[in-house]
Amino acid sequence: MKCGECREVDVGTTSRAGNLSRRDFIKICSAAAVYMGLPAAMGAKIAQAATARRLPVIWVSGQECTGCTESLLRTDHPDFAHLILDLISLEYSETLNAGAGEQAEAALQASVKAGGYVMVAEGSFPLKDGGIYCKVGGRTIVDIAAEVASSAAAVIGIGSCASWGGMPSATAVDMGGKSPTGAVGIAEALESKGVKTPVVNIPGCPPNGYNFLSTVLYFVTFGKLPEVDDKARPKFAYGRLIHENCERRPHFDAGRFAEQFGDDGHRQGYCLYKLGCKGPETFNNCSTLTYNDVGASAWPVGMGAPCFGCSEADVGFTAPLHSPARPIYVTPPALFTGVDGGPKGKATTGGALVGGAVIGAVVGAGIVTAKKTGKKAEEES
Ligand code: FSX
Ligand code: SF4
Ligand code: F3S
Repeated sequence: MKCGECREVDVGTTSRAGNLSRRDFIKICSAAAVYMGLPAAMGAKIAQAATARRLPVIWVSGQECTGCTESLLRTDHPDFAHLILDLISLEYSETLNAGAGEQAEAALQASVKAGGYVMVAEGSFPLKDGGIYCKVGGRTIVDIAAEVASSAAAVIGIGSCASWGGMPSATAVDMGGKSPTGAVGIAEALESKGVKTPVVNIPGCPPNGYNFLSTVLYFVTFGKLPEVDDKARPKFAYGRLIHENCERRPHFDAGRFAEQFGDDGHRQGYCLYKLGCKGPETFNNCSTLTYNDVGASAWPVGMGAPCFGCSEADVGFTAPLHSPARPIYVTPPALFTGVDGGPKGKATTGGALVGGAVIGAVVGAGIVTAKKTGKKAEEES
């Protein structure tokens, strides 16, 4: 935990976390700018804003597995791991607090009183039976979240649980098809308490750390949340279906499907649609951003597992695992590289569809460029 005096940061030659040079910090911010669809030149502005004043953050945890925090802490890209230590002043986090008990709760109250912070909500929030299924320090987490959020500049819901209820909101057959605790996302929980602080959601179970960090950087730089869709998700990350940029898409278009796990098609990397892949109804950037910077295949479909729609409400934890996806729309890829022995494709259908696919390809390319920019920067330094 940090006290108030730690909020001001010296923009010197090294960042506050100690091991990250200012030059590297700007490179990371430039990569994030590209990733968010901003000019790379914005990187310097983002870095300046982020280092001028660390953003105070109060992290409120509800019903969760803590995978969201854990995955952020264990990101394999060291610069981004440093970035989260550099970027924010973590005032309170049940997972990371050094103190405990009354000491921690007193720190929380002091931070709320100081104001000027962003609340991060992790996990779901139970509304059933007055919220008794999740309490901290004798108070329901819903009451705590409402109090903290009412003085926050903005709320970031990290993970599917905080976005729409996630796994704890899964319905139970022996409970009449209802969530046992009435688990909902942070926006619905705050609405139930009449709190109107703006909320942005970063769904995923867990979400990609880059989506969270880029949202934080955007807020720090511009003082507002990024443009969101009708589910309060940043459009830069959740604007396209996974299916639109999937590496197995050429197989889908060519009608080549894995029929069973381990069959020839599965071994050859064919499309996983028949195994229940929910990529055609899940909005996320897993297929272009991938995970942990360990290679292009580090995401569910890349490793041969159908996407189960972990980030999409009414798909993950709701639709049966191996039931066929309900495609929302199908846009042909504008251009795609042929897979071994397969055709090289080019979209020939209507202009609107092609336009959509081209935009998707550009967004995907932007993300890849951002990652490569960061990688190249590492190699050069
Ligand atoms: Fe939920 Fe996060 Fe899934 Fe777990 O805390 S989004 S269960 S990865 O960890 O809230
Ligand atoms: Fe990829 Fe799944 Fe779409 Fe097949 S159905 S192309 S595996 S996202
Ligand atoms: Fe989740 Fe599907 Fe991405 S399962 S991690 S949304 S590929």
